[in-house]
Amino acid sequence: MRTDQFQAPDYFNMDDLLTDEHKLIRDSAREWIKKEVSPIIEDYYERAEFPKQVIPGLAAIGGFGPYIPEQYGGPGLDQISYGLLMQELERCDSGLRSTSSVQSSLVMYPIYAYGNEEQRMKYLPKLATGEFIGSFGLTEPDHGSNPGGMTTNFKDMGDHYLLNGAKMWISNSPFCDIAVVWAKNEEGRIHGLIVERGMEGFTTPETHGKLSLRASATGELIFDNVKVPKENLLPNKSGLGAPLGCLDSARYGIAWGAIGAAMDCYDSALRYSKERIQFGKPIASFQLMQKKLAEMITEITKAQLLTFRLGQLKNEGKATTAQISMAKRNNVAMALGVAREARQIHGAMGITNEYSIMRHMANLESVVTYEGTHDIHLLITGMDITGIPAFK
Ligand code: TGC
Ligand code: FAD
Repeated sequence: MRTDQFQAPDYFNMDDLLTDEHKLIRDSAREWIKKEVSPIIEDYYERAEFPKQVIPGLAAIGGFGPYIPEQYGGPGLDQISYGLLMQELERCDSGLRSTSSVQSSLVMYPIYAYGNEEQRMKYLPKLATGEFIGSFGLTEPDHGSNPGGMTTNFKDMGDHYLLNGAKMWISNSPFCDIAVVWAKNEEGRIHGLIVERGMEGFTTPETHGKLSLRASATGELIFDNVKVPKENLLPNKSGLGAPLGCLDSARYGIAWGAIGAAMDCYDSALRYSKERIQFGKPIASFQLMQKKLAEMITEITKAQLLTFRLGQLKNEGKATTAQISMAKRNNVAMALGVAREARQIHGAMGITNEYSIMRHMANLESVVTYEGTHDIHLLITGMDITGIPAFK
């Protein structure tokens, strides 16, 4: 079994900006990952299976709803702690971070922010402990970047709603206990509904053949005349802004997470380059290797600074959608670039599962697409600075 030798790069003394609580949360997560997840992750990745046995540990480190208040079972942490947790999880595997992101930002957040008190008390404590696993249904087969075009719909039948339609590419769907589903009412207004496993007509087939994010389960959510109780409609927000508001929180987590993946690739490349001898010297002694490593740490450091500032803004309730988009886009592209360079530094060894590089690189191909593609985020920045939307 491979030992996880990860040592976090901190070129600009970012640790000095963290509180003791931040460091405790991050270090506990790092220790748990090294002990419990790193030894099994490659195996689960190859099997294309989510390691469900990590769910209680993930809950214990605060990985489910980090910023959800304690009265609803969450740890009530700040946004920097949430970010640091995402960084540590994705340092191990993007699929691990995905499971946490979906549960926290896409299931617990809408129930907390748009739900009523009964819904909060019914679902949040069980989601915080991992007793319930949730999924988030926005994307449809014909509506990915353009979720406003969705066709999933519900009708008011008097004592219940009747839900029909299908969602695709849904993380955690194959084993979720509940799904927060976005659907249009008879007037075409988008609402969130909580659909529970076991409701007649609700199925969740798994999507196979993924060559990326293999340690995360992905599937469909199919609704064939599903009777949804009226009390399962999220009452406090409707319209496309409701699901997009959840995405702000998840995209923020991804901005931190991508740094974790990049840190792991850089750390591995630095160690390998000092140990690997060619032409009688460590390859780290060649200028071309130093250029790669120096550029990698520069890009990681820039992303760390951008993201820490975003965390401060988020804590103050001032982070905008466009700022979050910029960080998500920049950091995922940065991590992909770092992973590709790290792969080259490892030579042929870099294509094997002896190292985490190829796994990170393949995972990041999903991360650059989900939660808004690289180009959609560019257009969000473009719209913000010009005032002109260029999506349509
Ligand atoms: P547009 O007309 O711009 O906006 C419609 C309404 O929404 C408001 N709004 C937001 N509100 C809150 N937060 C945000 N981030 C918001 N962005 C927009 C907006 O103000 C407007 O409100 P109102 O009151 O005027 O009606 O909408 P559009 O149809 O032109 O689309 C804009 C666009 C393309 C940016 C948006 O559709 C978009 O972001 N598309 C990308 C879709 C996406 O990111 N899907 C992600 C699915 S979930 C997922 O991938 C999970 S992966 C999980 C994992 O495993 O980690
Ligand atoms: P499309 O929207 O068809 O885009 C295809 C290409 O066209 C992209 O390059 C895009 O940038 C480009 N494009 C589209 N519109 C424009 C435009 N206006 N201008 C310029 N270029 C444009 N969704 C959920 O709801 N819940 C989940 O839990 C979830 N988990 C996921 C897990 C994985 C592993 C993956 C891969 C996806 C997941 N998704 C989930 C779906 C994800 O959000 C969508 O894949 C993403 O939003 C892009 O949609 P699409 O794949 O349909 O691509």
